[in-house]
Amino acid sequence: MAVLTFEKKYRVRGGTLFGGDLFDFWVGPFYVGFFGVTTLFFSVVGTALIIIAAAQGDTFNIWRINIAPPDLSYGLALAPMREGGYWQVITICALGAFISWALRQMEIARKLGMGLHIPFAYLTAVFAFFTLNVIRPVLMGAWGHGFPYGIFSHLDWVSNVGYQYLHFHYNPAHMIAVSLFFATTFALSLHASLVLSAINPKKGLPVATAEAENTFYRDLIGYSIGTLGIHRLGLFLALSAGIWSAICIVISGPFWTRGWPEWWNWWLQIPIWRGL
Ligand code: UQ1
Repeated sequence: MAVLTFEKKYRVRGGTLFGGDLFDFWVGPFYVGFFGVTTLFFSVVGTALIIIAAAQGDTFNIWRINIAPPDLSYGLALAPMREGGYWQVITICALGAFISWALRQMEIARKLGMGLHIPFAYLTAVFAFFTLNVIRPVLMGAWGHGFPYGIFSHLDWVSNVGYQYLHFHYNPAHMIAVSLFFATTFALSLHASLVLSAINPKKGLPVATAEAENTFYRDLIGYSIGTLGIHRLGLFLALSAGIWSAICIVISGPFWTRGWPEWWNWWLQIPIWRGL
């Protein structure tokens, strides 16, 4: 049942990528679709496996539960359940759920005649996970290079992998990724504060328009990127942050095996400052 009057107009058949009309219906406010069913399936199986694997571990302390990938000696083979097999099947379920979710976003966007910006933005985050736990382990030759599923344990993994390369902040792709994360929050804070200031005028005054928003930045810095442009910039910065994050970890090991500070030796040797 449509909740709001205009929903009738949008609750139409079609736009599905798989299964035709089979799951083309809503349950309450939620669109189901074939990929809604597969999302639910992978999420329930994956969550159940996390609980089962945790029950066979050392603790139920939420902070200390740890579901580790197989030992490096298993290489890229399947491991017994208690020796990393749970991690492997949980990883498959996670990717099954993430990709199903993106495909459900695509079906809904197609139904509404919208662009596919939301699924592609979401898939960028999925790509970062895929890079950490599939692409890099495959390039390194062992699932044991993936990160463990646990709150404290994944933090330990990040720290240990960082120290393996001596000082991870010298990784040039990591530098770019971090800068992009900061730039993303900066752009969002500029945008959100500008919009909220425009729609919160002094008592009695009408709300300010996009003209005022443009004028504010033209007065301040001689340039306004525009109301559409700021959203393009925001999406570009955010997706770039995720993509450079994936790059910075996938080059650590497969491309560069020594400390990251050492990578900069060529830079310290260029003629401008070499002799100083
Ligand atoms: C901007 O120019 C603009 O267009 C009017 C917005 O849209 C509402 C914004 O949110 C922001 C933040 C700006 C200013 C941004 C730059 C990069 C000059």
